Amino acid sequence: MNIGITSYPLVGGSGVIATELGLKLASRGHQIHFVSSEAPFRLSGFVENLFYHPVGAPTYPLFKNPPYTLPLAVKMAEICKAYDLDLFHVHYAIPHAASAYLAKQIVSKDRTPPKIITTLHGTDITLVGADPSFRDITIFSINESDGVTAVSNYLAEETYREFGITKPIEVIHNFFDTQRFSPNRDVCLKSQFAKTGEFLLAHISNFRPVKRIADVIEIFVKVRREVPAKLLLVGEGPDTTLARRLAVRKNIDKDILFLGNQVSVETILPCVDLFLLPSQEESFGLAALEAMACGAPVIGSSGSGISEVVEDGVTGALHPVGETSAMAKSAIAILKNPARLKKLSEGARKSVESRFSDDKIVSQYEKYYQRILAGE
Ligand code: GMT
Repeated sequence: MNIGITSYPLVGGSGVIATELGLKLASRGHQIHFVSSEAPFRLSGFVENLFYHPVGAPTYPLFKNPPYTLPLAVKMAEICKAYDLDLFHVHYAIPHAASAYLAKQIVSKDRTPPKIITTLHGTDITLVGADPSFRDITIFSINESDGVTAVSNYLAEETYREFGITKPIEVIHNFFDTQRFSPNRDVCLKSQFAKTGEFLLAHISNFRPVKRIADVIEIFVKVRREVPAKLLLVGEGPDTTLARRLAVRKNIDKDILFLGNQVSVETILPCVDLFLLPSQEESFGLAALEAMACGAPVIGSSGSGISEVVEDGVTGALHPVGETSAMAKSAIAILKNPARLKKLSEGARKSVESRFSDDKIVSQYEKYYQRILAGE
């Protein structure tokens, strides 16, 4: 198949999944054309069957902010025609699904247009899409897509509930590269982060309020009182400063390492003993999946998509949002019991390998593409 892919190129789960999917599809012989403002951050070097087409957003004194949605639509249409694309797969509805709709209209003047598939990732529905400025165009472009997927049952249900969408939404969970993400501790050096005898905890996110960074710090403070440990904070965002201030205020800053954005988290995660993800909500929680793939059990919040990824008691422990004492209690109990930690760590890898392997999920996308192309 000839496939176009658009996503945000920045660090973030939707961009990661779009890039990994493109790479895997290219390795299966499909022709993949990425169309985005910058090359996706996990893409580097020449890859057979894979091409990147940059989108410019020209400035003009009249524009306060250069429009991106329109040049994106024009570039999508150009690439569809130049490479005879069968379908265009856009990740994150806003504004990509609307640009794809426009591109389809442009192409259809000359030839059969490509099918449009939109994958919903979470905040495009639960936070941004629900904003009145985006709501109607989000509903319109989801309904106009030929196929719609969501990364969890939770997100599909939220989309039906919030937007009253009648179009069937196919749930295709996120996945990880089973070779690259592994519990093999040889790829990292724990002594870079923690002293002998100390546990290593970690949190990875974009540090937005939905991630509840204050809860991450609070859990760690409680854990640190009971067991020797260090906390790695990976990522950057609006609440990074809050995290630094809290760490100082709680007098725990010497035990927290801020690593900023990291491209290759698979070289850090195998050293991690426990991963923290106490978010307000997650449509899926890709960071938790990648942590478990590297053998780190997860302490997180129940009630959203994390519950489809983390199996409570088998690959970690889940508690209602904000219950930091219960989360810390679970973390301490696990860390103080080496046999339990080992069992959860092995359980984590086993569970995600059987449910979210790249091979399995990429095949689901391929089959879905075929169904959409066949007009089913
Ligand atoms: O968390 C964000 O705001 C970023 C967003 C993204 O575009 O990466 O994350 C969403 O998509 C990820 C990939 O499907 C999911 O793993 C995250 O759970 C989801 N974030 C939220 O639902 C808050």
